Amino acid sequence: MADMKHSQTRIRAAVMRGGTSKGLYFLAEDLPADPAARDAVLLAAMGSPDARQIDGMGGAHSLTSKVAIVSHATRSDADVDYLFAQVVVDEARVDYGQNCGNILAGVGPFAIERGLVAVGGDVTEVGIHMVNTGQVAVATVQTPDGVVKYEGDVAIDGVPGTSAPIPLMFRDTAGSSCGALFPTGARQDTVEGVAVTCIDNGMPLVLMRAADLGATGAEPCEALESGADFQTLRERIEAIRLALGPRMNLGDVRSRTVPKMCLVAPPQAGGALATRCFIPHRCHTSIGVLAAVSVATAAALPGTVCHDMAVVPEGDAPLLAIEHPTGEFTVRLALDRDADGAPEVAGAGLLRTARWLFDGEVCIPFHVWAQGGKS
Ligand code: NQM
Repeated sequence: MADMKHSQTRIRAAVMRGGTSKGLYFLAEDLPADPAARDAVLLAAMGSPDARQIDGMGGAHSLTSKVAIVSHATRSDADVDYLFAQVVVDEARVDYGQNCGNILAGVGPFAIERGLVAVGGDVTEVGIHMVNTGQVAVATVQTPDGVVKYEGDVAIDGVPGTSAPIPLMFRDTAGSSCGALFPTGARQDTVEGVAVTCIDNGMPLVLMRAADLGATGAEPCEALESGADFQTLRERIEAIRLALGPRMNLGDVRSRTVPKMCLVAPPQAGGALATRCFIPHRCHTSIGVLAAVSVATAAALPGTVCHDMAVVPEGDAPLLAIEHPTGEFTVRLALDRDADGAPEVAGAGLLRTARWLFDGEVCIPFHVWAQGGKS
């Protein structure tokens, strides 16, 4: 038995890059069952609250302060449950009110490596129940010779080098958190004098034309996030966000990580649309997965603030390259037609990559979770 006074609780964990994010991946059974104790453990594991997360594993940015909690599926149409936790960097708060499609990219490999899902052949399909929002995504993981393959030749913008592809397929993500694809009931509203589209096709987003806020949509992230020139823009965006929270069925969003706020502009590099996303206060160095799906959906549907400026290829399975600060993110939409022949988005597919970076135990001070016998 360890010396309780001088030890820490060791919890099995992996560090993975999922798409353009990075985080800790846990089996649910290795974490406390009590939600308050679990949150205390996750805060201690990441080193929050602290802007530098110096006393934990977090990377001092919301994109690197993420957690996947994985367990056997609780529904028959999935293989595993995936609960996403956003560990707030500089507040003692863990947010479960959003999903994350980047961290999702690591869940298939993690579930296979930890033995929750058996290898199915050269590729293994993993049905992932996204517990935060209640839909199932399907990830296809390369598993030649019975093991997960991480190396490959697929590049995604925002990540150096290349890796094995992990295609992700989404269906039925409309209204995932807000209850409706267009939660205000309109494809366009005016808030604080600015035309907006509120949309949720997997991620609650508010789209605004960059030009309406004095921007071009080509600005570097740092300028938008902290440049003095954009102070007024940031204040206006936050005022719009707070006003729209209740109208998007998200309630008071002062201390929530949704909705995300997205500036849109005509494409500037041959893609479908240019974007700059606030998540919701830091500027995303690229774009979230479900955020990209929601943007692509808005681009494809008439009446939104970005439909007329977007370049959407013809056909029922268009590929939309959503431009962002470090390149582009391609989404393939599956379009249906309603009774009047108007387009509807039935699903989306995209490519991510992931990499297992570290396997081991994260150490939690005993005063946080003094679980006897686990030292
Ligand atoms: O939209 C960042 C990310 C995300 C979320 C955020 C994501 C998604 O890039 O599905 O992936 O919006 O906080 O990891």
